[in-house]
Amino acid sequence: MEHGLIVPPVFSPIPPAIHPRHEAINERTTAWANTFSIGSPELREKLVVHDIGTFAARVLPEGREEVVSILADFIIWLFGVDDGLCEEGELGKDPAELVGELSRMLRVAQNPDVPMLSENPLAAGLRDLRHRVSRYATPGQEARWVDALREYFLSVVWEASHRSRETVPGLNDYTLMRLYDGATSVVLPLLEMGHGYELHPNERDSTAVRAAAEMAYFIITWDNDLFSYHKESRAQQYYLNVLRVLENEQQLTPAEALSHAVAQRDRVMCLFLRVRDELAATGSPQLRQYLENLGTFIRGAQDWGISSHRYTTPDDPADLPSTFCDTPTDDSDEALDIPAVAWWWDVLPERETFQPSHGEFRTSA
Ligand code: 3E9
Ligand code: MG
Ligand code: MG
Ligand code: MG
Ligand code: MG
Repeated sequence: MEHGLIVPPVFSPIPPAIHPRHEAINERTTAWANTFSIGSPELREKLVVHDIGTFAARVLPEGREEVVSILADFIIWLFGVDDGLCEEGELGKDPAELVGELSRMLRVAQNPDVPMLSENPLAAGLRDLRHRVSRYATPGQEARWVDALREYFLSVVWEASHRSRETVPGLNDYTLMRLYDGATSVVLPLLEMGHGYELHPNERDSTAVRAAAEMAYFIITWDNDLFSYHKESRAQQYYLNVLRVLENEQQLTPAEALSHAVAQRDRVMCLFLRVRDELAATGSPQLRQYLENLGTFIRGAQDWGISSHRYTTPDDPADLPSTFCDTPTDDSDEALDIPAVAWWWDVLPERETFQPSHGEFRTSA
């Protein structure tokens, strides 16, 4: 595939932050992956130098250290599934087999005592994660975590069906799949656990709060698609990425697809900021903490994404930015032309603008 795409500094109005214990957390995650034999020896050798513990330390910069460690170990586990089972493994080309394996895995997450997948290292790692999650989660948060794993698993099965036929979905389907296959929603229960609170379900599941969370998923995965394009397009295997989707659907060159995708994530970032600020002004202290950590999740993925060897690939360096910028390339408050998510632009009450020439208020979207 095309090489040499230069990714520009992207719009990031969220300040960087990192947990002071990031080095210890990162080292413990390497030890954890070795203890549980996460991934094949070749995959594990790569994963343990990707600074995944540092990523978790950026997502929860002021979180409880034990929970940051759970998050770090969980992310390396997720890469064991996403890289090991799905993108590089045989099951990833066989959705019918993959759905069974992931359903068994889900049973282990729900009830770590079931005598299933007894010889499976990923299942053993998941059992350990589940026991540790239980220590810091309420039963409701445990259930959310399992439900989020299910939506991640469902989306990677969808992805596997495209991989098995080497097809590329259209933008709307890709967006819907990508909201979940980036494993972003599975991180959210840990944001709450990291600060020892439980968001009231009526607040967490309100339309505007759900939309804000989905916007974070979108920004994180679009950014990942920009930063991982080099790694993904040069590997000799099937890959799905928004740049590839746009190239395919709209007959764009990689450079055109890049500026298109940047504009999309900039517009969603502008909306995220507005919705976040509006919700924070009227929400509970718990909601304010949650919104704060949606922001640190976005920013943490960016800081990690431009610096981790996973994406910079030092043996064949990617042209990634070393900084971010303060202004969006597109600040339009029009909804994106993607039906699955266009409703995000309707969650804020209509803004009133004063029209001096008419001497009266007019509402605008
Ligand atoms: C991401 O997509 C795959 C996830 C399973 C990675 C685990 C990451 C998280 C739980 C946090 C979200 C962070 C992101 C999306 C960076 P993809 O494109 O397969 O990731 P890759 O690293 O291979 O580009
Ligand atoms: Mg993937
Ligand atoms: Mg991947
Ligand atoms: Mg508990
Ligand atoms: Mg990627």
